[in-house]
Amino acid sequence: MTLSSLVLAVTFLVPYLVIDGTEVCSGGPGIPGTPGTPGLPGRDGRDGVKGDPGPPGPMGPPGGMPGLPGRDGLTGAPGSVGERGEKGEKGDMGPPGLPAYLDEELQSVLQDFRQHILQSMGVLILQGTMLQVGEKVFSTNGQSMNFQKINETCAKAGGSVATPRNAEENSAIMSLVQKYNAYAYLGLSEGKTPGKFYYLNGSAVEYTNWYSGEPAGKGREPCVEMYKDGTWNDRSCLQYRLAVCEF
Ligand code: MAN
Ligand code: CA
Repeated sequence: MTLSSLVLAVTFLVPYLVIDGTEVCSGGPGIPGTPGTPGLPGRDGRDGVKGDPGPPGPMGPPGGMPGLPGRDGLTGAPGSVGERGEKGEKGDMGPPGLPAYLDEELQSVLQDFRQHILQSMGVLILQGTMLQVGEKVFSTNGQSMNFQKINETCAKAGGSVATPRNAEENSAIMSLVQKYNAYAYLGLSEGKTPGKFYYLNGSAVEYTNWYSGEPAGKGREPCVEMYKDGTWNDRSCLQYRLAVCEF
């Protein structure tokens, strides 16, 4: 290559810079330098939102103070039924109803009752185990027993020991004594005074039908028996006598 061609080539390919009046030959861009050292830490950020509570801590050492009492437990099962209370006051009057005589259903029920009662009474009267005297009815089971047993037997049946209050009632009891061929005890008892007799409710006798000379037990015969003729004799209460009750 000639000098002229080299000048030419440099003229066109290589620019030149003028720094401080001196011609300097400038090159291509250099390789980037190594990164600088990290800058200073930035300022603190703003506070974050409050976090969740942490897990419970471990149990403390023994010997600490007892804790506060716990909450009440669940409600227990109901107790047993209490005793019956006292009877309450009488309630108000109910609504007005039909008069009984206009109540056809009630009248029919009453007719049925009446029919059945009359049928049953008819059977007992026919059998001779029941005798009607006025409002009173006498009846026997045909058995003989001591006075106390008769008393209990009559009470159990809802009645009491037969007690004649007049001649008609006395005759009715007498007919049972004759039919069963057994003396009967009557509902009478001697009081503290010998020879003085009382009804079982405590009131003094009003009607009597003593056998001649009776009562003669002088306090040793506190019960009264009826003979077959209907007369009375004071007698020990421990004999076996016909059980006749009244209702
Ligand atoms: C006789 C009479 C009665 C008496 C009885 C007792 O019948 O004296 O008065 O009650 O004996 O067994
Ligand atoms: Ca006697």
